[in-house]
Amino acid sequence: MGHPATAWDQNSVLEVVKDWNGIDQVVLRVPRGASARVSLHGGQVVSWKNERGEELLFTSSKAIFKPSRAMRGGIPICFPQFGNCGSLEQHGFARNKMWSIDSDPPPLKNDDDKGKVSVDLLLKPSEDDLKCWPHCYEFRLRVSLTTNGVLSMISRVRNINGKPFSFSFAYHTYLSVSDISEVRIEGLETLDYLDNLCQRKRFTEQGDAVTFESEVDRIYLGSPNVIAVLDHEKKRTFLIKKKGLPDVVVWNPWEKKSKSIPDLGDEEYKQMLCVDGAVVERPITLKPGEEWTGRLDLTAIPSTHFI
Ligand code: TA6
Repeated sequence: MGHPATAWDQNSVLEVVKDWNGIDQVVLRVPRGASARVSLHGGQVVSWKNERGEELLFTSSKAIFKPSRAMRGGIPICFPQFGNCGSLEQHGFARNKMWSIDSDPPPLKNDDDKGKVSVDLLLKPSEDDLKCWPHCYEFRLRVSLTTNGVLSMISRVRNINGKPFSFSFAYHTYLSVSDISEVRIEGLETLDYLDNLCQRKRFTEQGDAVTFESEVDRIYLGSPNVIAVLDHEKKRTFLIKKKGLPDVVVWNPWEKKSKSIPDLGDEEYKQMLCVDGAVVERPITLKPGEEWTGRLDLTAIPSTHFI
């Protein structure tokens, strides 16, 4: 293996492979069959499969796999800016940068490596990057897969600058669903949200679950740390557990917007749903030496568990 990543037992596999652009991807596999794949381009999880080998993340059939652009699908990292509210490119630059494997990550509090295989990635600004965002930071990302196929992402952003800086953030998670009109999100009811389709005007969720019959682009504020995405047809539930991520972004472009997105098939909105653990409403401000941590754990379970 020869890589500073951790595999708790000899049956877990961690392997570094090249994608067709020659970019390193780290493959994590656990004995029961679940797997995940992380590209060093953008630190983006590009695949997460359950023990039956079924892909749980959506990737567009028209996705562009060219470095400098995040591929449409998987889990791009939005940092240091979510969306287009700021001077930087949409969703910031981290998803378009080359990350490296972190050979000596500082220990992570409350995260033992028992029962999982993990890889640590690192992003630091280049001289060029400092011209567009003049802040010295270290962004460490640990991606882990447990024996039960739970996918965890732990981001640590440290300010190694001389002065404070602020940022917003999201795990832009493209979930693969059977039919968007059969999907519901539980855990966001009664919450306020900012509607990106109405200049971020503030509304309150009236429904007992979020369901889909048209374009949705919302930022739910102050959400609980566990929400559930129920895919009725696939009898599958995605449990999303988060820490340090108060907001949840929910996005489905629906028909009309899909036609305007070049790297998304016209009908593919039916098989995707973005549910992002995020920090948007109140950006994080780090003083010199301070560090922020944002954790997301994704579990895919047969819905029978809930009946
Ligand atoms: O997450 C919601 C959102 O900000 C939408 O407004 C939409 O633009 C989406 O992200 C996709 O952004 P991207 O830059 O990946 O096309």
